[in-house]
Amino acid sequence: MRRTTLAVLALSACLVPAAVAQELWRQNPVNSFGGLSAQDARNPGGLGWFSEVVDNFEGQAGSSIGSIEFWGGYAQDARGNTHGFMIRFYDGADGQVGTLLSTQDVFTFTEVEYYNTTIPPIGILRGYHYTLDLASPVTIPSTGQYWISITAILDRGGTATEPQWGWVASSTFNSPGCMQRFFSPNFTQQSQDVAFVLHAADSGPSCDPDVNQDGNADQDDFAYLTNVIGGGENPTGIDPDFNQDGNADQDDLASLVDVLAGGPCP
Ligand SMILES: [Ca+2]
Ligand SMILES: [Ca+2]
Ligand SMILES: [Ca+2]
Repeated sequence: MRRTTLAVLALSACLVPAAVAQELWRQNPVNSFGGLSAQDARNPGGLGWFSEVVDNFEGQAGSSIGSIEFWGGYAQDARGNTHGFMIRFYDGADGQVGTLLSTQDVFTFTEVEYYNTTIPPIGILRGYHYTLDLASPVTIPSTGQYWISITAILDRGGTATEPQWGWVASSTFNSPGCMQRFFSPNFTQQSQDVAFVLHAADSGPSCDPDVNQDGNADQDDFAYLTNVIGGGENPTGIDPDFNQDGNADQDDLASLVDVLAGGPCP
């Protein structure tokens, strides 16, 4: 037990976040019904991949992106029939769009209205919040700048009557601005960013090391669980069997220490 206690004390200078659904990057949206066009029209006789938008983020070596959120819309009152999204990651040395690291087409996604506004000649214009899981998580090879590209797979041109899809702007700005190519192979720098969230890939079961429920995962939680396992009060009502092996004992304290130190949940 002595070694365990020392390990926890060593943590006191750096509070670690709870080991649950880790968010790797966030750029929140403005309230809008559309944005920069990013669309691949694969219908026969259609326009093809005529527009793309990329925006940068700071990637951490070894982190793995498993799911994303983003915001967009159609700038008309009827929802478009989007088939899916092409999600790409590029490396980003020198502020330029570099080598393609990953491209995947994802056809399972959620599209939920988060905003609308009425513009009388057009109708009700709606913005949508999207979520999707990547088919294969993307691992960041080294710490540095990367670009994410999100393109709606949506018919356009030929006999299609579908609208354009646009990626909603971000309410924050992380330099450099996003870039767009539109009927051109060349990206053009924009003076805004676009809205997206990167989530880490699931790394096994989840758990909440904040057993005393004070918002921090730290040595106070170790003290709390120690007391509960010793027969003390349990005002937060947590299950003291932290490692879920059927017994509440010192193995649970060891398991909690591992998680507080950034290890995986038991
Ligand atoms: Ca940016
Ligand atoms: Ca706590
Ligand atoms: Ca246990």
